[in-house]
Amino acid sequence: MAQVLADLVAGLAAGQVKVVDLTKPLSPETPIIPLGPPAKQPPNMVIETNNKYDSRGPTSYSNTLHVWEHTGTHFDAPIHWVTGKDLPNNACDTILPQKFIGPACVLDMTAEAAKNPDFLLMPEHIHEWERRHGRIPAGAWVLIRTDWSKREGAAFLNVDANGAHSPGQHVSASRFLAYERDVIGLGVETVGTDAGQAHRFDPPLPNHYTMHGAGKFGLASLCNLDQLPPTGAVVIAAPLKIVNGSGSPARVLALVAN
Ligand code: 23J
Ligand code: MN
Repeated sequence: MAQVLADLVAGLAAGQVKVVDLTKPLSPETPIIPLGPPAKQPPNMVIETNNKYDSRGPTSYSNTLHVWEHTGTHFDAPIHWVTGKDLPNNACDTILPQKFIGPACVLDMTAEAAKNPDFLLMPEHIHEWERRHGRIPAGAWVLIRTDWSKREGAAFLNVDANGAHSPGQHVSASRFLAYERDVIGLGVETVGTDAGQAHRFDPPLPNHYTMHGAGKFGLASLCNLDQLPPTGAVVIAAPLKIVNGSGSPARVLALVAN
């Protein structure tokens, strides 16, 4: 059984297994989701240089990070939402580590999101994907490709007088994935795992409400989903082990067979 790991290492060395980085750069320029009242708007990330080969420490360089847990490419734990607050193993430090690695099902909603920035994933889109690629297995990451990560500047948050306009999931799709498919979580290319207009939905932020209430995870601000096959990739997404943490910036990787 040690053979599977030997095969993996050999595959990586030979280029038969490719590592795709699903992570965006993390910096003070990283956009923060506009929360709107009554929620307190979180600050941009601050990178404070502690010392840089100078009088503060001549032989080394290091920074102090000031960062909101939900900044940039990040992991949402069930404790993030009120519906998941009393679940067991619901925080960054208590989630079982085996849950940080799982197979990916990639749903390509690029055309739909290009036509309509307020596009919502419906159960019908999932059924159509399953007719072509097979049933989404329990424990899978479902990644929604929209190419939203290719938007630059203000077009990423896409805010107008009515708020943000970016794609997400209808509550029925979130319920289907959580309860009919028992996925490990849902990942997206947008700033958060709900649609830009989802504060107006019933319940508000229905994907957060549903997924985290069911003990499922979220991944936001992913990129390079266009480099993944519909099935067969393996996602590695581990948050920092923040005690009682609601989420964390993460380096999210995918392994893809060449
Ligand atoms: C905090 C409060 C509300 C929301 C969020 C964070 C996110 O979308 C997130 O990044 O999890 S809606
Ligand atoms: Mn989050």
